Amino acid sequence: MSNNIKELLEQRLDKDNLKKLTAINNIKMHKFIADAIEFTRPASVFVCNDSDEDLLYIRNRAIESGEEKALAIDGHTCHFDGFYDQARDKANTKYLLAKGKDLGASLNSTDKEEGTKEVLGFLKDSMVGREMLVCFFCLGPANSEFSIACVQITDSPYVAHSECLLYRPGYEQFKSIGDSPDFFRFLHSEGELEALVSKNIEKRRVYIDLDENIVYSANTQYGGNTIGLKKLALRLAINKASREGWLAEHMFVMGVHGPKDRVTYFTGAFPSACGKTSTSMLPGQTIVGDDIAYLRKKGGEIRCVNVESGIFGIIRDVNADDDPVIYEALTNPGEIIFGNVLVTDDGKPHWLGMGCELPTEGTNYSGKWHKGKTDDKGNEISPSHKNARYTVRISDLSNRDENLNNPEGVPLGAIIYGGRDSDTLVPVEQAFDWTEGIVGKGAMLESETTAATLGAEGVRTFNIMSNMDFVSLPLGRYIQNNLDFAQGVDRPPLIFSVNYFLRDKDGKYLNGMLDKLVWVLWAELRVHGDVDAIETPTGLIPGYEDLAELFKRELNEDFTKENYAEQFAIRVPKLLAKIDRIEEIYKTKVPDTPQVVYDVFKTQRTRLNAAKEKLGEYISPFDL
Ligand code: SPV
Ligand code: MN
Repeated sequence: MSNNIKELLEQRLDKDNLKKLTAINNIKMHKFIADAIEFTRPASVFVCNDSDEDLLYIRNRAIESGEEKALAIDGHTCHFDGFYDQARDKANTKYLLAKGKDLGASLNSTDKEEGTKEVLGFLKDSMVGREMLVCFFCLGPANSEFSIACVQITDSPYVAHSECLLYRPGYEQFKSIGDSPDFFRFLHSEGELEALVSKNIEKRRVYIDLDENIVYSANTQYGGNTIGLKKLALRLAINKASREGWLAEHMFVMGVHGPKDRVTYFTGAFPSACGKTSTSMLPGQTIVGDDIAYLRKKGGEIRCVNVESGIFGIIRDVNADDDPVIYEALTNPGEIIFGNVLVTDDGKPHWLGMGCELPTEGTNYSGKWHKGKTDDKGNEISPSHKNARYTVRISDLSNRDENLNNPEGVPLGAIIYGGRDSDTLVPVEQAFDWTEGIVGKGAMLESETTAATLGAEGVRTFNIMSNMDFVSLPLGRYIQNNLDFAQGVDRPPLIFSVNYFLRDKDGKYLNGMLDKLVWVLWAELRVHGDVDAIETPTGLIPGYEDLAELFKRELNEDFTKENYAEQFAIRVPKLLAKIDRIEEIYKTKVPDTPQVVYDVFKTQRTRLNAAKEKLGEYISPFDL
C-alpha cells in the first residue's frame, strides 16, 4: 500500500475497522476508500465484514438514524424517500464520456471532465458529521465465472441495509480476487437531509464512468438511483459484458414447471412495472431472480444467473389472490423493508391494491397524510406511492428455486420479451428463430411508460430489450452482441413476446392477472416440442384447444373461442405501423444498426402485406 493511503486510513479508521479493511489486500480498493474519505470528510468510517454482528449494526443504524422505522411485525421496517424522489431520475443519469467517445444519440451522456467536476462538487464534504459505510458485495453467485466483486460507499444506512438484503455478501469474494483491479465501485451520498430526506433534489445526479467502473450518486435516496449494485452496476456490466462476450440483461430468471417434474429455465425482459416480478412469482413455478440476469455460453449451452439475492419489488397490487407468495412474506415476521407505503399509528403498512379498504390517515411519502390531502399543484396525494416498494431476500420466499445460488447458473430454455401494449401484439407469440426473436421481439420492444421512472405515464416508448434505460454501448453494437450470442449454441433458446396489457375498444383489459401462467406454460411445452403452433406473419401462436386445456387445468376457467379470437387476432395495420415507427427510430438515431435488423423489418412487412391481401386487415386466428 502506498504510504499516503496507509497513513490516511490509519488516521481516519479506528483499529477494528482498519483491521477489517486491510484484511483485504487490494491497493486499488484502498485508494478508492482513502480518496472518498479525504473528499467527503466523514466523522467516522464503518467497514462491514458480513459477520452477523456487522449486518445487525447496519440494520440498527438504519433504525437509529430514522431512515427506517420499525413496524409492528417483527423484522419489518419502513423507509420514505422525498416527495420528488420516488423513482429513477433518467434525465440526471448520465454516462461520463471522454473526448472523442460516442455512445449514440439515444443514450444520455455528458463530457467526462465537466460531469466529474459537477458530481464531485456535490459530493465534496458531503459526509461531514456523518458516518461512512463501506460494504462489499458480489454480483452473481460467489466463486463463479459470473461473480463480480463490488465495493459500495454510502452515508445512507438505508441504502446499505437494502443492499445487505438484495446482494450476496462480498467481503470474502473481495479477498479472493487479491490485488485484481477488476471490480465495480460505487460512491453515494444522500447529501443534506431535511426531515430525513435528501433536500437538494435539484442537485440529484447519477453519473457513470465506464472506463473506471465507478458510479457516483448524489442528493438522492430512491433505490433505483442509489443502490449501486442494482441499475448502476447493470450499466457497468452491460459494457463489461460487451467487451468480454457475454450478456447482462434486465431479466428475471425462473424455473417453469412442465409435465412430469420437468423444469425449464426462462429469462424474461420487461420494462419496469410491466409484470416482470409477478411473472417470476407465478404460482407453481420457482424463482431464481426477478430483475437482472447475466448470461454466458458454456459447453454449447447458454447458462444464466440472478445477479441479485433479493427483490426490490413494486408493492402495488400485491394481494393474497394475485401474488400469494409475496403477500405471505409481507404479512409475516422476517426482514423486510417497505418503501413509500402508508403507515398507520399501529405500525401497519398499507398499499394500493392490497385487497382491502385503505385507512384515511397515516404517514406516507408526503409526511402526515389524510384522505384528500393535495400537493402544491392541487393534485390529490395517493395513500401509498404507485412506485412504492418492498425489499426481501429470495431465500426467505417459499417458491425459491433450488438452483438459486448455483455457481454454474441454470441452462436457458427460453427468453420472453414483454411490454405494456394496449392494441398491437397478441398475448403470446414465438419468434421463428433466434434472429427474428432478437430483432422482431427484443429490438422492436415498445412499452407505455410507468411510475417507475419520473415523468409522464402511459406514453408509448421504444425500449430495446426492456434495457433502454441501462444500455451503455451504441445500440447497434448491443443488438449485434445479442445476435452473435447464439453462435456455437447447440439449441438456442426459443424467443417469445408476451403482452399482458391488451385492451378492448372500451379500454378494458382483455386478460386476467393470472392468464400469464397459461402463456408461460404453453411456451414451456413449445421448448420441448410438445404442442403444435399456428403460423402468423410474425411468428407462431398457440392453437385454441391447447390454450383451452391449459386455462381449464391451471386456472379452472373456460377460455372461450370468442376470447381467443379477440385476443389472438392479427392486427395487420397496427403491426405495420409498429414496424414503420421502429424503423424510423433505427434510421434516424442508430447509425450502427446491423443490416439484418432492416432485413427482418422487410420480410415481416412483406408477410403482413401478403396476409392482408388474402385475409384482410384484422385476421382471426381461426382463419390462419
Ligand atoms: C426498475 O425500475 O426496473 C426496478 C427498480 O427494478 S429500480 O431499482 O428503480 O431500477
Ligand atoms: Mn428493473
